[in-house]
Amino acid sequence: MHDLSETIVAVSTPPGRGGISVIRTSGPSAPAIVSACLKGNPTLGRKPRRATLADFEDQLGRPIDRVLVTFFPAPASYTGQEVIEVSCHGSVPVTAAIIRELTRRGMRLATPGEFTLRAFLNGKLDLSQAEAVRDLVNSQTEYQAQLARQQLDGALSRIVEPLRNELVRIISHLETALEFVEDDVSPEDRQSLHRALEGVESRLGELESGFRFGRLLQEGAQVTIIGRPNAGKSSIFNALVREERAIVTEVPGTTRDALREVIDLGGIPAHLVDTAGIRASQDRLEKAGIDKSYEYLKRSDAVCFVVDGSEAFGEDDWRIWYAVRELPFVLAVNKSDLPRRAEIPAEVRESGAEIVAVSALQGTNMETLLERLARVVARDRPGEQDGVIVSSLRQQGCLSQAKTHLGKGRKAYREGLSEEFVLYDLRKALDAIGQVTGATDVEDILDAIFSTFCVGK
Ligand SMILES: Nc1nc2c(ncn2[C@@H]2O[C@H](COP(=O)(O)OP(=O)(O)OP(=O)(O)O)[C@@H](O)[C@H]2O)c(=O)[nH]1
Ligand SMILES: [Mg+2]
Repeated sequence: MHDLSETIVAVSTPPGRGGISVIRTSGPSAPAIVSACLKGNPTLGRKPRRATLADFEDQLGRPIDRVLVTFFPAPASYTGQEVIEVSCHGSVPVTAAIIRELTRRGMRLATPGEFTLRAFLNGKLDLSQAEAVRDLVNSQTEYQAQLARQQLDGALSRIVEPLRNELVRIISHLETALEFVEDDVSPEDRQSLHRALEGVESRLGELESGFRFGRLLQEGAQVTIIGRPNAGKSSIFNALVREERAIVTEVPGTTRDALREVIDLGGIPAHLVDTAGIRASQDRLEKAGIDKSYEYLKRSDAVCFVVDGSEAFGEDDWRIWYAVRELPFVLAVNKSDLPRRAEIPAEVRESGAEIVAVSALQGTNMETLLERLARVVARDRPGEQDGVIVSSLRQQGCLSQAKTHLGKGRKAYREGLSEEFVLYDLRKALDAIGQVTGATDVEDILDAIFSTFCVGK
């Protein structure tokens, strides 16, 4: 069990130089210890939630830094405990000296996520909200941040809680039937209970199916640029990453090693990969590069298939087409500034693929290409109706377990098995749903979650 009586401390801002650093402390002795370090030992309780200017001193009374101290009394604080934030100058030796002084007087260094863990233990946040704090801190795109904020606001909890309540209602109904045998469930009741179970199950399924997209959002997508030599892959890559990152020459077979850069693709962090042009080659080095291109292709969430619009759609293009046609891809017909020679074959045109004419050289239509790629990557984006996207593997695991147990219970119920059997599965389902928000016993999963936080949060 976590010991809430210890007072913890950590630097909450990133390490290194900066205008200011914030040192956060939480626990019953926070006010006394911090006050003891300040010149004149001011009573901090007098001005809650207001910044007070003070001199932070070491044990011999020598000044370490002039700081701003803010006291958040329990229970109206982030952790629900006495919290004090000390803002000092953002210097490594200054923060180190302050931390040393506070730990010398009895505070303990916080472990990753320990402040948020305390907030959870004090009922300030539920588990899905605690995970949202971590996701917000880790977010790389504005869209990720926006979704994390919604989850922090309780969006997922608001969807999951009614499902849980519904299941509790069904379970207690069946329990009553079990206890009072003469109160047998009427056929109408049976039907409506069965329907209610189906409803919960399908809602769980919807939430779970948004997970593929949620995972992409969290971990990023891989988008591979593929095409024959000289089609202009590296030129397109450079235009999309807005940097002369890859070497571009008129020599076919320029790119050998695959290059990767991260871009923001409609809010999803995407690893864009430039690859070696694919053609039949005898060159050992070039062949190794081509093998790599195929490797990347296999692992792609979306593909940008580049053809040279100023040349005929040839044998190499066909070869690549057979490799990508089953994958989600966008066809970029490059060099639109030159006279068009490539007749895109009917088979390709009619495959339903998105086709965009671009000129990497002149930067024509690059925004459209970006937008089409974003659309392909986000094809599984769940409807916006509830705006909730399950993005953590843990949450998805809970939902999927709940759904499995629920399915079993429903089947047993439909087959007319005794309530005891049905209840066994339903209680398991309830337990699994509860773990999304931490409404059930969760002690064992806490460490797993909070260890993925950064220190100071
Ligand atoms: N006119 C014109 N030339 C282009 C365009 N895009 C690329 N090129 C030229 O085409 C040649 C090949 O471009 P790259 O970007 O190196 O082509 P690649 O597909 O990466 O080629 P490999 O790495 O050899 O597979 C270079 O001379 C580019 O300047 C375009 O939109 N219009
Ligand atoms: Mg290249």
